[in-house]
Amino acid sequence: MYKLTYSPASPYVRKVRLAGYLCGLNDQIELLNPGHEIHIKMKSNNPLGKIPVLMTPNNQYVFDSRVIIELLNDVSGKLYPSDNNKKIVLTNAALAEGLIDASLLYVYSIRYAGDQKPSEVWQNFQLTKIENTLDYLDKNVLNNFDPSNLFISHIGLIVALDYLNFRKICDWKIKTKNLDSWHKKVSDSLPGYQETFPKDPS
Ligand SMILES: N[C@@H](CCC(=O)N[C@@H](CS)C(=O)NCC(=O)O)C(=O)O
Repeated sequence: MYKLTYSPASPYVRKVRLAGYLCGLNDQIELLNPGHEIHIKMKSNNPLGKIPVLMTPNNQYVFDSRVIIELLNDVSGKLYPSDNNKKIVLTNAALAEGLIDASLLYVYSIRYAGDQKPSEVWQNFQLTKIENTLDYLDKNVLNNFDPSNLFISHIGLIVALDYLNFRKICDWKIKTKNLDSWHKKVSDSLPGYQETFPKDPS
């Protein structure tokens, strides 16, 4: 069995879980809640103190989410295409990752502001990245995405879009009609979509 540090709200954990579903390894990944002794031990193996961390059946610790996903692809060969389209898929996955990063930085600007008001300059800096990327995806990239041929780029973008809604960062559906219909098609065909939908820890 693989073991994975779990949080129901983490977009990076969700990416790994959806990758597990897509490559048929989900049943072999045990989720460990934040209070679990082994979760704490696994997390402490990442000096950055971030999740996800995966423990392999050989007791190797692997982070971050991109490396874990590469490992799952090594095992299954199902998360990236092996032909020339791999670069396109990786570039789209990098864009999705940037959306997730900017969203989390926005959320953390509030969560870690302490007694201070969050910096509007910083928040607008992140919102501009988010809006520019959504606009770019709506105009340029989505035609290349085939929902019947799912890869890590689809997972990344689905996770990013749902996280933007979950944290009420921006209402992207109003402005990006192509993206909205892409989201509907892909989320309908992505295994594990409902099971991994983000929620606050109980
Ligand atoms: N690049 C990392 C980012 C992971 C990350 O930032 N995870 C968040 C949870 S969603 C975290 O652990 N935050 C705690 C912290 O930054 O200390 C990855 O892809 O795994």
